Amino acid sequence: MNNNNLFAALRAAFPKDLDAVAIETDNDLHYSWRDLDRATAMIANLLASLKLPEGARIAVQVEKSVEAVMLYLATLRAGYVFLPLNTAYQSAEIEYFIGNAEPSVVVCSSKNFGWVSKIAFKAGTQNVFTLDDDRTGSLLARAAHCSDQHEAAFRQQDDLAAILYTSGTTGRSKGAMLSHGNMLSNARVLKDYWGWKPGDVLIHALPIFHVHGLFVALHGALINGSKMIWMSKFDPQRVVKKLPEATVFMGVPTLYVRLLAEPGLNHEACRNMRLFVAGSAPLLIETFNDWQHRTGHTILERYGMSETAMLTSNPYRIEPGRERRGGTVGFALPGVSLRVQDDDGRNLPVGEIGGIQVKGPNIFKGYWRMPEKTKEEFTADGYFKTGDVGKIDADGYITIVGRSKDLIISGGYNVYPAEIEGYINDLPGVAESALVGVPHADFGEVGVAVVIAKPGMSVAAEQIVTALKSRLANFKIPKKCFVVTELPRNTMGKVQKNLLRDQYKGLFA
Ligand code: MLC
Ligand code: AMP
Repeated sequence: MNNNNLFAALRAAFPKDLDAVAIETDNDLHYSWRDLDRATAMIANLLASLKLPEGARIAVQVEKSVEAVMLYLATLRAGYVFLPLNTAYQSAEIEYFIGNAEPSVVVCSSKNFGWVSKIAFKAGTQNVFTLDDDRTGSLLARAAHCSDQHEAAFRQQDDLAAILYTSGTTGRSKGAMLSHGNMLSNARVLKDYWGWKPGDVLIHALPIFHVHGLFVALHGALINGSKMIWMSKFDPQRVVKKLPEATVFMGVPTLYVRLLAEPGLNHEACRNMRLFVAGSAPLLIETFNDWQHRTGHTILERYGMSETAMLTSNPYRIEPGRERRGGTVGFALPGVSLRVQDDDGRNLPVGEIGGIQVKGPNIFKGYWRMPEKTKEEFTADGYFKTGDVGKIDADGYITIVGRSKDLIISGGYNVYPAEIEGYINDLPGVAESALVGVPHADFGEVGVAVVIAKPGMSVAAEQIVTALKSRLANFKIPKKCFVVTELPRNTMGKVQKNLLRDQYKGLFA
């Protein structure tokens, strides 16, 4: 039987010359393919030496670094389940994820060791290591004593490889369980669909705790044996400087907006580029057009989710009638079956708007320890309900027109109003609140909180924001807060968020 371990497939794609540069960093370090192979073997051996149970979760909240990638690959290699956590998450958020996932190993930055280890040990985690972005920490110190030879653990396609937490529209975050087969099938499809070829060089400027940076970008380069120009943080000036050395770039729309503000972005800077990919949030048609004008390149927009990896893409190979169409997310990827249904479960004809549903080898295995929730999100015939609302036109192009889930996507990060409202409502003096997304020139969309005080009490908008900052990841903090006397309601008493969105839409546009 074949070993379907994702790491084994990525390793098999390493170039013959293992001494060639695999990753070049901002501080001019050069990691070879051999370095990746040896270091992932050492960390995998360290994990194996811990005698963890089958399916053990390795939860990781560390700054972006090549060593963090090595830890991810080593987790796959050793056959455990990787659980990446946004570095912006605060203690209450981390406490929930660790309590829910019950990881056997937690890896954090040394500056957070005190509070993270306390949470982890309380939740029963046996092993807490540190890993910093300057190649230090107890994880590497321990791994340094391990062998640099390791045979990738045998894994079946359906065995879990990662859990990505994605917030729920009601209640707490859900862990989307992705298997080796989910991710490998998607990586292979994208390699072909986006025409990856020898000599490609990727600029990697995204965070590595979400699908876009961790899977689409990283797997894309690795499965093509391609070098990465690694940026620990997105810096538009640096990206423009490095463009002539690269052929592929991937980003959320905010990255494109910020790059367009760089005077050095022009045809010349992009002379060796082959492909610009955008996704994770809607790309404005103005950004799409401005990019074409400034660089001569047409951004390829694609659409995906934590639960599904990539689902659709505009075409890479442009043919008559099959161009990259701005405002659309292209076609369902090979192997993905996509349909649009109404609320009664009827398939809708061309041009009609409804819920987007998908099926394919990339669709996740369900939500961690939430069988009921998982069941609700699938149709009887096995399609996953994305919660996105869209349509398919006569040429087959898919357009996302909205979301049935109450979700704000800000700079490519998801903010779930129900979660933020819950925190606001718990603050002293608050009777009720509503968080709505409004257009923002840089982040695409940002949250605005509208709050009413309890009778006879007063609350200050600034205090609400300050209180939230100590509890929530920074990107979830409302960019503006208003205290009002009443919220608009329909006849059923439900807050009419559309009216609030309309009222505040000009704040940051
Ligand atoms: C930072 N801030 C944000 C924010 N990022 N506010 C709203 N939305 C965001 N996304 C705020 C901080 O709170 C802070 O506010 C201020 O901006 C500066 O913080 P920073 O850390 O210096 O920001 P910066 O480095 O400029 O980050 C912006 C960014 C980053 C766009 C580079 O957000 C980013 O990397 N986004 C990409 C997210 C991503 O990879 N998504 C993929 C999800 S996968 P203050 O007030 O504290 O100063 C997915 C599936 C798919 O969706 O299809 O791909
Ligand atoms: P996440 O839960 O972070 O994986 O976010 C997934 C969501 O991002 C999807 O359900 C969509 O709502 C949104 N999304 C991803 N790509 C696009 C895109 N190209 N255009 C519009 N929305 C997108």
